[in-house]
Amino acid sequence: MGVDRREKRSPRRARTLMVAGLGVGALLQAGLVWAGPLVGTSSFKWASSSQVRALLAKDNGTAQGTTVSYSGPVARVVIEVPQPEFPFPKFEIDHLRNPTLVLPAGATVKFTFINRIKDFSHSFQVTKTAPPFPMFPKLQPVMAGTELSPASTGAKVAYANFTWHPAAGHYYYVCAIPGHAKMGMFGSIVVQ
Ligand SMILES: [Cu+2]
Repeated sequence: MGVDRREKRSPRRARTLMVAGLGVGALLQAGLVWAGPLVGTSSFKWASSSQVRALLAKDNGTAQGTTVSYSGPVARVVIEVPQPEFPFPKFEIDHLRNPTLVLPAGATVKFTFINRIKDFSHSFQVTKTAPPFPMFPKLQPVMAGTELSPASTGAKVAYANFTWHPAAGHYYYVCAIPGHAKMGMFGSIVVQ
């Protein structure tokens, strides 16, 4: 209920951003219909900017080059969609843009996904489907990630937590919003 109210608060700005970005509230809707139901959606919470800083500090990876590596039984991976998102939206983890994540097989992976963008949604899906991604990617997610995040609004930032117990393999994390993965909003995950 609260989310619905917030999303309705500045429809004109939301529309402007959609048109400026991909051109396409309608495309967005069409893409979600086309892609079919994804594997479940996490429930979103709201954080103040100081709470967001505390969430970001929980990441226990080590960034080096274009890779963030995790070790130990619990990997805490904190992903944000930072501002500005133009010209291309992106994920950021440990201050790296769309890094490759290296995770130990058998670990418990605790993801936190933070969407800092006002009036625009993103998503975080984990899939074995490899790039290149089309405008409307069919991802077949291997875990419950997020579908549409609520857009952040005012001083409050939307975030969600979800957990993964990965088997060894090569995966990708991808934004399922039409056009975003095509523009590069994805990264690799190596579980070994
Ligand atoms: Cu996106």
